[in-house]
Amino acid sequence: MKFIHVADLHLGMHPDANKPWGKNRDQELWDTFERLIEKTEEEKADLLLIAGDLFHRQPMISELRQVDYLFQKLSRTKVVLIAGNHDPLTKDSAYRSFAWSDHVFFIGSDKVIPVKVGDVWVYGFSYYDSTNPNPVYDTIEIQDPSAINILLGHGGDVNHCPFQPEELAKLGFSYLAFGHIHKPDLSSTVPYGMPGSLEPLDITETGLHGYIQGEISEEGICTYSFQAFSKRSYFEEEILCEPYDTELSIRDKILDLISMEGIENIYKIHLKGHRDVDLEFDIDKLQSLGNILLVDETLLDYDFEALYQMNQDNLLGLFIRDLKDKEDELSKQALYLGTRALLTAMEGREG
Ligand SMILES: [Mn+2]
Repeated sequence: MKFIHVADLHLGMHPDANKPWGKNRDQELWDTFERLIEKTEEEKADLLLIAGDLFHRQPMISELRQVDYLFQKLSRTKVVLIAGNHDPLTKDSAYRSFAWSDHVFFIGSDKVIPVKVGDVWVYGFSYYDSTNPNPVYDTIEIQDPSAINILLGHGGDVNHCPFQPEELAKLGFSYLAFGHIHKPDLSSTVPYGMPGSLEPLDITETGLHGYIQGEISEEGICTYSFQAFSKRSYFEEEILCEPYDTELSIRDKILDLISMEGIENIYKIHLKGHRDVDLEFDIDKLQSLGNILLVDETLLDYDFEALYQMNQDNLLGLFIRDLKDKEDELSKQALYLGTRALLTAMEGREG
């Protein structure tokens, strides 16, 4: 029995909406979902498991119809889904009355129940609220241990159905298909998988994003692996600036970095190190080289010894004397920023 396990698609969210590369980021979440359906069909999976937070907020009926339309493209795959803490079955939720296609199994129960999907039992429940601190998965009893049993769940932190994969493994499921935490987490000791968000949704979600592909043998043994699938990835990187660097050499360092990792990806780049006292970066221009958020953390390359010698009789000299030999980051920052402020003030007075 082959399956594809995905979670946390967060359709309806618009990541990076105010960034130049973010204009169509909401549409890209849908595009990747559609591509996943095509992939599922191509892989001839028996089961597509969607472990919650398909939507970022309450879905509209039109959006559910759109999702069901895509599910109809699956010629042999059955779909099982639950609502997570972002799209719970609130009183007015469109999930409550929606009529899914016959091969789609939405588990809308507020308690964990088994649902027969082909030859397989899938256990699961839907959130009815944005939090649920109860450890609801700990006490499940499998009704038919001779069949293939899968647990489709959502949560894992203290406010969302806390659990330990090693404990859940004792319940006897062939596979524990979870969602909620956006970073992929596949256990190598128990049959547990958290695919993470299908597309990364903000700069904290660096690393690869995708789905879990697996197979369960007739004996109930599960093998599975992570498949990278997202359209874009986030990278948080550092570029070291040397006193001899110029705006053009920094431009080239940025271009080297993003061409190596892929220009379609999104970067937060910290400029570190020291820059020449006359060099001011044109941040907008450098950011426009790609999908880049640039954070200038460089310090000016002052010659503190020479400055001190020239200013022993004034405030700048006293200031440098007090700080120049200190090694902690805060003192160094204070030394650079204070020196710049004092030099600017002194230039103003002379002018
Ligand atoms: Mn969640």
